[in-house]
This record gives sequence, C-alpha cells and structure tokens, in this order.
Amino acid sequence: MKKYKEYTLKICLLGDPAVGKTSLKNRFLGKGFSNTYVTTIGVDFSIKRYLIHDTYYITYQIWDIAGQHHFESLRPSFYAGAKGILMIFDITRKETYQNVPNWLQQLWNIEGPLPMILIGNKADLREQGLAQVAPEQGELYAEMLSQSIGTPVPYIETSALTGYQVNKAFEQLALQIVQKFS
Ligand code: G3D
Ligand code: MG
Repeated sequence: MKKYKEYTLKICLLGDPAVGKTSLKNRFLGKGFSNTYVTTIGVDFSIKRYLIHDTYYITYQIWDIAGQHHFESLRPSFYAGAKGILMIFDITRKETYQNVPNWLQQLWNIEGPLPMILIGNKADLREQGLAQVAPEQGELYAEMLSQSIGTPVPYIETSALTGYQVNKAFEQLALQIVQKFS
C-alpha cells in the first residue's frame, strides 16, 4: 500500500470584503464538504482532504472570516496556529490591492510571517476591461513580499467564477508550507 506524507494545515483566507474569499473556498471545496460556522469568533471553518503530486496527503483546515466581521479583537483567535495564508485582493478594485499591506502587518504583528500566496481574484473580468491592477503589479508586490519574509511568495491570478487556477493556489500554498517543514 502506498504511503503518503500526511499533513494537517490550518490556512487562513485574508483580504478585504467581497474580494472573493468565500467563493474561492467554495470552489476549492466543491461538493460534499463539511462546513462549521464558529459563531463565537465569527469565522467559518471547513475541511478538505487533497492529494498533491500523488505524494502529499493534505488535510486543509480552511478558515474564512464570516460575513463582514472585521473586528480586530477576533483576529488573534482567527490566526492562531495558522500554517499559511492566501492573501486575496480583487483585480477590479485597486483599493483591495492597496490594502494588502494592512492585512499583512496585522497578521505579522500576531503570528509573524507565514508562508503565503498572493492572489489576484476575479481574473475573468480582465477580458471585459474591468481590471485596475495589472499582472505585473501583482508580481512586483509578491516579489517585494518574498524579500521581506525571506521565502518565495508566488502571485497567482484566479477566478472563483470559472475555477481558473483555484486548485493551483491551494496546492502551491500547501507545497510552500511542506517545504518549510522539510
Ligand atoms: P468575500 O468572502 O471575500 O467577502 P465573496 O467575497 O466570496 O462573498 O464574493 C463577493 C462577490 O464577488 C460575490 O458577488 C461573488 O460572486 C463575486 N466573485 C467572487 N469571486 C469572483 C470571481 O472570480 N469572478 C467574478 N466575476 N466574481 C466573483 P455577489 O454579487 O454575490 O456579491
Ligand atoms: Mg465571505
């Protein structure tokens, strides 16, 4: 019987309201996922098991801020024990890109730098001329982040609507984390 390398990883979805955190999570989970709403801290918690490269069996614990809950006092419990983050902005709203440093500063104050992926979501809207952030801007910022935290930060554009690169983003994050462990 094949022996997989098993990891259980708590990951957090960060980013401004309406960037697509919940949509990306739901797209990745597909059908038949378990979903627990942790009312006390206003987060949504889901689990998915996922095999990468026929080698790593990842149990993702995906933490998402529920609704428009953005109380700073809840953040430490949201971040506690996280192994990595998906830092998401919406390519059609520049302010969500400009706000990324605020999210990261807050996380780093509590947990320190964690492996991360920078995500420009709603890539499907680029074709319609609605993008306000160019791919190069995402890449440049990811490169700056890699230098400040000392580990690679991939920039990935996704669409929760079409599914474009959604699995890839979750996979890449797990691989970043696993590489840090080994
Ligand atoms: P949040 O969890 O970050 O707050 P949501 O964001 O997942 O609730 O998404 C906010 C809105 O953006 C939703 O629209 C959702 O359908 C839309 N959205 C999310 N991802 C994408 C995407 O990749 N492409 C497009 N075109 N839309 C997306 P509504 O209208 O339901 O508020
Ligand atoms: Mg949401």
